[in-house]
Amino acid sequence: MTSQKLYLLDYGAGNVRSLLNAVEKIGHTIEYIQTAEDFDKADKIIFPGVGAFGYAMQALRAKGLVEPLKAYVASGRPLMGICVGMQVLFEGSDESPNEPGLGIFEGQVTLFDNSTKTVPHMGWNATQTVHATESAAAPDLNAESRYYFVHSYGVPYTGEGAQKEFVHSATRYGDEVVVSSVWKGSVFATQFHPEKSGTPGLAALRSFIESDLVRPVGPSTVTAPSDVPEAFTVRVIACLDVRANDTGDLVVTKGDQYDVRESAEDGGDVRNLGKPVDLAKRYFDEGADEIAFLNITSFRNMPFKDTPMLEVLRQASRSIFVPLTIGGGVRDIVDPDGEHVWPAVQVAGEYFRSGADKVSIGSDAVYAAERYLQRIADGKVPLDGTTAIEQIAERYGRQAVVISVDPRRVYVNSPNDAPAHHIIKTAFPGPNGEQFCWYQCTVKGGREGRDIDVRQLVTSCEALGAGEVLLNCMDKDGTNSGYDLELIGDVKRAVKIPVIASSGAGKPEHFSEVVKTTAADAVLAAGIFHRREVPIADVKAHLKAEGIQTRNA
Ligand code: 1PR
Repeated sequence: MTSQKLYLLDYGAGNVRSLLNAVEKIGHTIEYIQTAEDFDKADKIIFPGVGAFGYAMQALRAKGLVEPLKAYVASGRPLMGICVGMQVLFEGSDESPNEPGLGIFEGQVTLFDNSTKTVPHMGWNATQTVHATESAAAPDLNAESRYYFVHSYGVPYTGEGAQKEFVHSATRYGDEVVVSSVWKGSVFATQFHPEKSGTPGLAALRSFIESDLVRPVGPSTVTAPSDVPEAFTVRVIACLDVRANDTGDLVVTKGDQYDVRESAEDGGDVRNLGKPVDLAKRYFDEGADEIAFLNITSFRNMPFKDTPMLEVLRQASRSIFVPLTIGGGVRDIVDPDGEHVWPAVQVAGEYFRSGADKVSIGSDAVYAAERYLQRIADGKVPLDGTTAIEQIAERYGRQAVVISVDPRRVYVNSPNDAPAHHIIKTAFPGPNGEQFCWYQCTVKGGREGRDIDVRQLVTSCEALGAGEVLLNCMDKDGTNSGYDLELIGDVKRAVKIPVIASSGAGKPEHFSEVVKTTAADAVLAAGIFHRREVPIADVKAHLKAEGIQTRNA
């Protein structure tokens, strides 16, 4: 197949680099559409969407692209929408009630019900073709494969009325079934992210690029929503703590309860477990569902633009087609010249443009939660829009904002010993036989404890707009002794957003134990993967044997 030129509708959406990389990986090229005139030359457009429905529509309108886009579709030329790029094809969304959509498809985008499940719907799920239309060329979606979804709003799948003419596939998430792809005429759009869905995702993208997908007009029989099976999986995440070692090389390191240096007898240098991009690529090849890079020491002596993590992301995203999270140093930054100031939302923006799908915020989330709780105590409006969490969520969507929590146990004899904090009775008493504990949040990589407990932190950050919790545990980190089930269960009960269990995994049984005991949405490990003690495939095989759905890479 000769290389084709695709046109990407660029209205400032978050991570378009991944799409660019995915198209290039398939062997084609991309040119951007930025003005109304650019539509004239386009003969195949990809319309990505990241962030909020309202932001996407406002951006399209501000650039004068709404009418040209509608005219393009009316002309019968091919368009592929992705995620919010699919949602805005509908009439409107509850996310942004005052922003009408493009109205190309009949229907309204609505919020998932979080009283019965975690929201956002974040992770790998199936997409089942639901209509029986015969066509020579069809979108390449495989019912056995899993695709990466991340959204809080969706189009409820009814299989009735006008939907019969444009619904292509549907996906069950708990008690709800949503439209996961639409196809009518030459318009094909997916709720999931093909560019982040590994090999099956690239195949879906390829089918749009290399075939003439035109759905025949006419009635078709469709599957009933009740016949769309549950296929949502638990994510297995590999985490890479990155920093410069004493000779200045960027390495993946691994702490033992956050101490990343070898013992004095072994030289005391920073543990070196490999190169960040190489190791991440290995994990992608081995089936990791997601990869997190945590920059554990901020690179303070260089302008932010030169931070090596941007280059790590650029390189990693060229060959890794699963979601990438970047953490460490996501906050307002002042360059060493003292003049150039980077608000956190711009820092995040640079990471997204370099290939990240999510940013994770550690220390700054703790300070934001403290201010949030103080405003409540002072009788002020709790949300004032000033925090990094609020601003990044507003601009890029809450699913792009992870908070990384570094708690440690503080043992007490009785709940009265720390009345301001959420105390649990623990099955693992403290060094002096203490029966109770609370989890103190820390900043600066665990070096400073703050007077805020983990429950206060996660509920405050959820209210501020965080979309996910990466829950580490300083006491368990690097111990291989299993996750802190008491901590994770407690946090899971406190929030509706997804919780990633982290710290302490030592064998496959630990992964199934944490999922079954706490209902964690994702399981993360570092040391056992870096040291090749347990392959990702073994973790997945074990989860599967225990009746927990996982994705086959
Ligand atoms: O505060 O926004 O700049 O973010 C700093 C980030 O760096 C935070 O996400 C914080 O968790 C992380 N971090 C800082 N210092 C360390 C350290 O280890 N000295 N790493 C550190 C935290 C925990 C996980 C680890 C799991 C699983 N490491 O990264 O991957 O505990 O490990 P295991 O499976 O081997 O037990 P900011």
